[in-house]
Amino acid sequence: IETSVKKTINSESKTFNSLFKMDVLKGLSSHPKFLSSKYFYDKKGDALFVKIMNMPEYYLTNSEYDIFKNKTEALVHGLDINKNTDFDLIELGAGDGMKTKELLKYLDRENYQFTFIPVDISQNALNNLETSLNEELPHLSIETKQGDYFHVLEDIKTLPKPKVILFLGSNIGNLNDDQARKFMLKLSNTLHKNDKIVLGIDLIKSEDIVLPAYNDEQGITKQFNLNILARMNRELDADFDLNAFTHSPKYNEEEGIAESFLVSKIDQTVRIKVLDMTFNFYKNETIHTEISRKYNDSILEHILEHTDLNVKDKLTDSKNYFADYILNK
Ligand code: AVI
Repeated sequence: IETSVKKTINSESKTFNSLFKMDVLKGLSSHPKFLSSKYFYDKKGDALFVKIMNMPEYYLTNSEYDIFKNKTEALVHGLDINKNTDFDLIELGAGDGMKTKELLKYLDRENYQFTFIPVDISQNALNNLETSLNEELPHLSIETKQGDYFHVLEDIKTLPKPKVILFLGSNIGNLNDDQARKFMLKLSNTLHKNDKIVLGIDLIKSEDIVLPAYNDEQGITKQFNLNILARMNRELDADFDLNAFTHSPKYNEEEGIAESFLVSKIDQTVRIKVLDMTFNFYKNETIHTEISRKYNDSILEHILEHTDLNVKDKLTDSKNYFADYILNK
C-alpha cells in the first residue's frame, strides 16, 4: 500500500511541477510578464501567509474574524439549516481555519449534524488544521481534501447531502472579474437547490487602509511576493537574485483593485535550467503577480449575474471593512 501511495504522491507532484513549468514559461514569455499568485503557496509561502494574517496592517483577517466571532448566531440563522438533517460544510481554501473554528464550535455546541470538509491546495495546511481541530473539537467529523479548488469542485458535485460552502478571506478577490464570474457559475452548478454559500469579500475602501495591508512595514508581504522567485530557484533550478527585484503594490481606489508586482532593479538575464531557457529583464520591468479585488454590492451582483445564486443576507464587521454574503441557490 505504501508504495502505491508514494507513487500517487510522486505523480501528483510531477504533474503539479510540469504545470508550474508551463505557467512560468507562458508568464515570463509574455509582455507584460506575469505569474499566477497560486504559486505563492508552498510550505514557505503558507508560513508567510500565516504571518501576513497576523500583521496589524492586514485588516482582512481580523474583520472577518469579528463577523464569525460576534455574529455567529446571525450567520447560522441565515444559513437556514435543519438541525435534523446531516449536511456537508465545505471550506474552499481552508488555511489555518481560525475564523471557521468559531462557526464549528457554535454548530458543535448546538448539536448540528455535519461533516466538515476543508479543501486546500496545501497538504501541509490541511494536516495542521486537522491536528488542531482534533484537539479542540474531538467529536467533529472531518474529511480533508487536497487540491486546486477549481478541480475539487468536480468531486464536491457528487456529494449527496445538503451543502454549505465557505469561500472566505476574500479569496475570490485573487481572481479577475471574468475568472470570478466563471468560478461562481461553476460553483453554483455543483450545488442543489437551497444549498448555501458564505462568500467573504473585502469591501472597497480608501487607499490609506488598503495599501498598507499589501505593503507592511516589516516587509513580510515583500518576502511573500519574492517567494515566487525563490520557488523557481528551488523547483525549476532558476538563478533569480532576490536582491535584484523589489516588491511593488498598487491600489486603484476607484476600481477597488489592489495589484502586486515584482520590479527588476537592473537589466538582467535569468536562467531557468529546467526549461533550458534564459529570460531578460530590463531595468524597471514588472512581473504582475497578484490581483486582490475589493467589492461592493453592485460588483458582486455583476459577478453573480448568470448564476442561480441569490444574495440572502449580508453580515459586516463593526468597522464595515469586510462582508460575508450568504448566497442561496
Ligand atoms: C489569499 N488572499 C485573499 C490574500 C489577499 O489579500 O489577496 C493574499 C495576499 N496577498 C498579499 N497579502 C495577502
